[in-house]
Amino acid sequence: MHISRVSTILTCPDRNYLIVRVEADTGVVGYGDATLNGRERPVQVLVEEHLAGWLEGHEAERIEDIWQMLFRHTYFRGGPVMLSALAGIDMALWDIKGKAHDAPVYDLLGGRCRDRVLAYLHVHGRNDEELIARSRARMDYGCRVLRYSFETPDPRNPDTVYRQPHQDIATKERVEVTGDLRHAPAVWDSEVYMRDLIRVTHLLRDELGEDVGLIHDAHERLSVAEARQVARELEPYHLFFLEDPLEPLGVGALREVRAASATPLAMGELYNTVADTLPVLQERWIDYLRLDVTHFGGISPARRAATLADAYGVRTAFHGPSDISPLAHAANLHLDLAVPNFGIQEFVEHDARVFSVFDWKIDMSDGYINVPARPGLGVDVDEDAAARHPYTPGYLPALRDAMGAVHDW
Ligand code: KDG
Ligand code: MG
Repeated sequence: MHISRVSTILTCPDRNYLIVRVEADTGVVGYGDATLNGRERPVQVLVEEHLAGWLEGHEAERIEDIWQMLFRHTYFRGGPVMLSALAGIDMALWDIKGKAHDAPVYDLLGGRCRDRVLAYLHVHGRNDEELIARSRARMDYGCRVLRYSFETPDPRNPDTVYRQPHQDIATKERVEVTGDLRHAPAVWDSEVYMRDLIRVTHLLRDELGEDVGLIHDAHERLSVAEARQVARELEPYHLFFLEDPLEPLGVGALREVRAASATPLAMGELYNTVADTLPVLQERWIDYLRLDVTHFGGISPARRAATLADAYGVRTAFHGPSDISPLAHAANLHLDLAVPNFGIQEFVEHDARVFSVFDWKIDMSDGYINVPARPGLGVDVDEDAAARHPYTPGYLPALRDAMGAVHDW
């Protein structure tokens, strides 16, 4: 079975998704996710105008060989654009292999280590009452672990509200991803946010009790001193984990956050290669590795990194926002079933319109996801429906502090 054609589909049923389509000479078609939020077109051009030419004629089942060829022969390697392109190709090849052998991808990865997948959902509140009510609704639905975010009015100026913009990206609750963001207004104050984070966490524990796991994503916004303080002050509330206290390049400083507190730490959604994960694993600075299968080159390298993490006692918590497509979520779930050191799966529901393009239905009960035994990744793509939803250019959010300086969002 040889690769006969590689192409892409860029579609926007609700938000933009870049799908890589690989066709084999036997007629089997595989799909993979290559969506890089805000930079979908550069990935598309890379796949279509460069990588496709390397692939046509290759044996479709030699997935690792193809991955190595594309990663290493391009010589100037790495980066999110290249690794997203590679991910789309890698996932599509696993999908083809599964379909050709009538086997789910998790079976090709060695088979299931577990029967179902513990997942956490997001909960966002514009005020305390809403946050608590929505958390309770999630718990009534069976959720065992919640990732919470909130909005904080500036105590000195109630007209200014500090929001955590990654929440808008994840849920599209209040999205402002288009327009000119170069001169975004000042909307961030870490001190006010930190104070409210401790208050809100206390409130949630008080109202929801000890039986629900709590996760908070600081989204790389804190300084080292702030991260140390937050991790320590959150200790009494026994978080499931605190995510991304620091930006990834400042990784050495995680040592200090680790030393300051027993709050479990998670990191990794901005990593692109196995080598990126080495310091945090070797030094045991994190408890959960949050790779994004779509920005990390796909299932093959994510599997390799999970194996490495296992050797250091670190569990997986693969990134699962709604800005990657159901194909990527399916890839996550196949890995979740197959890796021994699975920890938890982030799961952000897609808008219903997304399922007009991706034929996928999630089966969640009692806080766990049941993965259907469908061949390949188990997600079909309706290409005609995709064509009816053309690409809509958009930007990621921007954040500035009170002095007008750019701040990590
Ligand atoms: O595109 C950016 C999002 O994927 C990111 O902000 C979501 O941090 C995120 C998370 O943990 O889901
Ligand atoms: Mg995150």
